Amino acid sequence: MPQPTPGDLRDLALEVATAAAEVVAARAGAHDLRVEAKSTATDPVTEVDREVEARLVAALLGARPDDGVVGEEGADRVGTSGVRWIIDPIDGTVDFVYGIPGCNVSVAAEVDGVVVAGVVVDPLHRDSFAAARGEGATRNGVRIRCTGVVDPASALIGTGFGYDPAERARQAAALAVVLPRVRDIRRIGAAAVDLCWVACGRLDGYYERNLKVWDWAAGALIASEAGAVVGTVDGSPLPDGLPDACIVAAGPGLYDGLRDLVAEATATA
Ligand code: LIP
Repeated sequence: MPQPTPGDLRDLALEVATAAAEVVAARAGAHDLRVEAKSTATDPVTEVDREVEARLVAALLGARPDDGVVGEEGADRVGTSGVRWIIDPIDGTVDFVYGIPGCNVSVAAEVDGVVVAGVVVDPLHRDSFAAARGEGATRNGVRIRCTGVVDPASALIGTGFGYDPAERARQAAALAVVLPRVRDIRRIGAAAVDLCWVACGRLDGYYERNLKVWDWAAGALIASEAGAVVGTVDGSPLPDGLPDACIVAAGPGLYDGLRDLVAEATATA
């Protein structure tokens, strides 16, 4: 079977994520959601997170039975095709529980360890972001580009905070250093959408520590295909749940300045 193109994988991801996002939109903020706690009392998972993950896995493997899958809610299958799907059924679950726009379905395809396709569907904002490696990025089918801001002092920056109170205290200390030296901060509550907003110019930059691969895989490709630079404060590879690793994403003119500011802020925190 010929290897699928990045475009083929993007189009399949868009089809299955769009269908799954309808379930997310229909249940967002519902009063009868069954909310359980995961890593801490404030780290939620609902029956809808699990239902949507099962739907995504069934649809992806239905179309491509030999692929691998890894998902936030436990999906973990080794494939034989060289393609692995990285899925977050509901990124921004706190936003989902409260019915706040930004909760999204994030699906990425990796071929031989390299992410080549990514889709983020944010139904409450009516946004579908998509990218294939080497083919650029789109929002609702229209090409997008990151901003050209250079100076951190005039940059609008997104960030986020974990579920562990001790980690939140460290993130708050870092924010106290960053905030006076940027235009302003936005906290959307979903890493995949933060990265997509850098891609479409709604943010000039973004940084966050302690993310898992399913939080950033699709959004990082979308941001880089929109011209942004995506990396880590210490230059190490993008993290897969490595503690203290911090993702940074920004336009090429801003990236170094933001990375250095975040490095200084997180070093002392
Ligand atoms: C969320 C991330 C967000 C972060 C939250 C949480 P989840 O992922 O998208 O950026 O600040 O703490 O990790 O848990 O909703 O999939």
